[in-house]
Amino acid sequence: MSVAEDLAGRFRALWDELAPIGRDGHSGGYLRYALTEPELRLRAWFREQADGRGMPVTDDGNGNLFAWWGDPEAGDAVLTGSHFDSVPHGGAYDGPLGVVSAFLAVDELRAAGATPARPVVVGAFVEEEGARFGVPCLGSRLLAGEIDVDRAAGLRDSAGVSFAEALGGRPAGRRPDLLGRFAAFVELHVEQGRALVEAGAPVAVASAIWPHGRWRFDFHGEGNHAGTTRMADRRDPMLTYAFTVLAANKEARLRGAHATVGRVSVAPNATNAIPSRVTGWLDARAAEPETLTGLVDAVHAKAADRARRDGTEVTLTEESATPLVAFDGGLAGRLAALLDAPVLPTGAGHDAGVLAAHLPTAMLFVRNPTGVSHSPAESATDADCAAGVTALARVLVELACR
Ligand code: HGY
Ligand code: MN
Ligand code: MN
Ligand code: MN
Repeated sequence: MSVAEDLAGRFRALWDELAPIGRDGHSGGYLRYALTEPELRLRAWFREQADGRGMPVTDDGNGNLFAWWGDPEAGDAVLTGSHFDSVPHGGAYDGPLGVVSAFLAVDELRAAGATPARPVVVGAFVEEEGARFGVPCLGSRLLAGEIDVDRAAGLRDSAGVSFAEALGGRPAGRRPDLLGRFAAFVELHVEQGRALVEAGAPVAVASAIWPHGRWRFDFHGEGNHAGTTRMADRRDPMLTYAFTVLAANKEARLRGAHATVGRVSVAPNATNAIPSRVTGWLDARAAEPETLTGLVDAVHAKAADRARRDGTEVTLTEESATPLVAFDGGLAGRLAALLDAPVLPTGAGHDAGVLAAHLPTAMLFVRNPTGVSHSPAESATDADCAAGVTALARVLVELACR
């Protein structure tokens, strides 16, 4: 058995421990919402893995976990890791691949007899997807002080449970004492696209994350009986909503941007009742900030214009926004040369995108044959995942052992 096959086998063994946790039997997708039972089981798995490696685990008071190879009080540490939580019926790899690969990379360094000059830390960030509490990268934003702690504490899930209640207390918020102990962060992540398939390479280094954000559109009209209300007398917010979805799609295509309305809520949500309210969430992303702003403004203007025609009202609320993230160019170039890997931008947000504003940060992408993500169809081969671990181990040697 080759070294690569042995590593792929060790990856598969760990991977099979996680695979059943939070998997939906019908869709095959994952329901691993932050701090719910499946994700708590993954966090317990994290602690077992750390314990098994003699790595003390600390929690930053925001729900983020850190396993330390080295002195948890020391500075200049190299952090690697990702998140466990998923979107509804998400794929297996988005998040967990970065955590599993981090532990295996530590194993690779130890097997090679490496003795890091500074701590190597494996991290797992809470609520990266924002699928439970609505704000993506909630844990890393709290750690970095990028979100108001009271707002974060009060965010509620669909059952009305607040983040503070789920966490078991008010989040600690900004932790400069901890963040200041990290010299660099490297997040390994499954690619959410097919650039590596087209490049014929197993691993890439990230250059940038597109600016992106989430906006909530609330459409208000007049609820009424579906059977007795003439069409001419209606003030139907579903009509304005539908038009806005079409406008978002058209305006994004015109700009080479990405616009998605993947979530909607209707009141009273009855087949035989004209809605009184329709809420739709717009996820918009573009390569340049001004394109993104132009897209959202255009969609808002079209929605307001249509609302006037429909006799409805529309309000727009920005729920989260992430500026363009240009990863540390020197670090990205150094890692791309080290790994002989291509350098790629991405439209996907990551905790690395938040921390990049606070410390030298890099991302590694692992090839995804389908290119599909946020879906059960997300995939990666064991061989490519092993290549990702080997790449991450080489990066950790470069950053922590020199
Ligand atoms: O939505 C994103 O881009 C990330 O997967 N949270
Ligand atoms: Mn994701
Ligand atoms: Mn992710
Ligand atoms: Mn009736």
